[in-house]
Amino acid sequence: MHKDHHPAAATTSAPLGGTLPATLEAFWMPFTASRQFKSAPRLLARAKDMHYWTPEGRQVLDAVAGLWCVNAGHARPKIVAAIAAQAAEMDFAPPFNMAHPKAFELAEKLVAIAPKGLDKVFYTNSGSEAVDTALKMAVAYHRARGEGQRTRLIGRERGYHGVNFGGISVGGIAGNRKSFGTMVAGVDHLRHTHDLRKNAFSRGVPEHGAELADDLERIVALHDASTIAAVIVEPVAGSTGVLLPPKGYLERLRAICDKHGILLIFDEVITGFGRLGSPFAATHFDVTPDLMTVAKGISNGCVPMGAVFAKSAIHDAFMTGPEHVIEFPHGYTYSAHPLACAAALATLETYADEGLLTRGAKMAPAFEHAVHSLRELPHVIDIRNIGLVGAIELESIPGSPGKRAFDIFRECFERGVLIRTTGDIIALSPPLIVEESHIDQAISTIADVLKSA
Ligand code: PXG
Repeated sequence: MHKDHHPAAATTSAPLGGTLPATLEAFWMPFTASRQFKSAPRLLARAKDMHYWTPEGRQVLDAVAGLWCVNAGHARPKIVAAIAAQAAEMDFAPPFNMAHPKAFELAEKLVAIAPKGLDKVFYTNSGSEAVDTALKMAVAYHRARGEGQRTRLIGRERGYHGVNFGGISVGGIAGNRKSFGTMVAGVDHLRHTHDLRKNAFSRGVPEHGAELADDLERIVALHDASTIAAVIVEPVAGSTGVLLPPKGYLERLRAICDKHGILLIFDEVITGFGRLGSPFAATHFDVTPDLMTVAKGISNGCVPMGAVFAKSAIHDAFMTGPEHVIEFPHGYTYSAHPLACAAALATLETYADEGLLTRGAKMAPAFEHAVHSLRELPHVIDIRNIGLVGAIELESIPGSPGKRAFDIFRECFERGVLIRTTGDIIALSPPLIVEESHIDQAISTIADVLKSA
């Protein structure tokens, strides 16, 4: 299977994907050291299956699925055709008090693969919007049931929930928060679960740290459960360097939320759609949240899309007032955008055709073996993995955090492999069509760069 994704097939064609821009001035770039970038730009012009090509025609192996999103690989025929056909058939339909058939069809298909009990889908256009939507849902849900004093939101240190005000408020990354004032009021944070002293070089979920979930009891004791609306966590934290939940941690968090009537939100923007070798982290860990945010892999990254899955009981709590009144005053011009729905339907079909939502489980042993082979290399202080996610944590250069990994990122790109770094952690999350030969190429390139660094 997946013969067509073999690198040998991909190298046979390397057409140019466009001309170089005349100037780089006007584009204010997201999350980029832009002056540094513009002094030595890295451009991508074309993509197919496991690879990108630069404008000069140089092939680059995509070891991060774009940005954790192109789970089925690039330019997959069904998805390309669906987007093109939809653009010609109907480009846009207003989403408020109107709808189009694919929005309903997609929601049914999403619910069919979702963790049991998450039966309602609300569309957004990104993970950040999905997060802020879920937080608003949680607060409004309690109000609708007559518990309007439950407004507090609990996030976690080192959590990443996008960049909107709700998301950075519950998020736990100082660099993303410090510039933006007081953010949303009434937020508190659990401790993070990353403990290299006890868990370094764990394969899969670490043994130690389930008791860190009890930190929620500390927060409940401080604020009283009656003031808390929801807890939001990434089941596996992605952006801050692939932090896995200690064995038993998520179960414990679920139990404490249940005990106190607090909603549990899983942010599955990265873990959703097969990344861990199961359709969702909730299915993988067999812990079901009350609300679940997704984006990225929902549409294979081809058209922006996000969504919030909700339990019926949450949805139904809104459906009590007069029937002519809007129950949830929230939504976006592009909620359920026809192109996004068409892309997502074709994406789900591609996932199903090729068994991609569980393929990660089959590839995980080889991936684990390969990633952990870097253990003895210079500066490596931890390696961790789950499904088709891996992280290599490096010792920072004193006084220059992040520099070691970023230099490795740049050198890997020069040598034809796209990786992702955060701080001094290298993250790998290849498209789920990855073959062992791609894994070998990515790992041997990283090994060579580490040795020469
Ligand atoms: N939640 C989680 C868990 C995410 O990982 C978002 C929300 C926000 O999604 P949008 O679509 O608004 O970007 C994300 C996004 C990285 C990286 O390198 C990860 C993300 C975005 C950019 C970089 O780890 N995840």
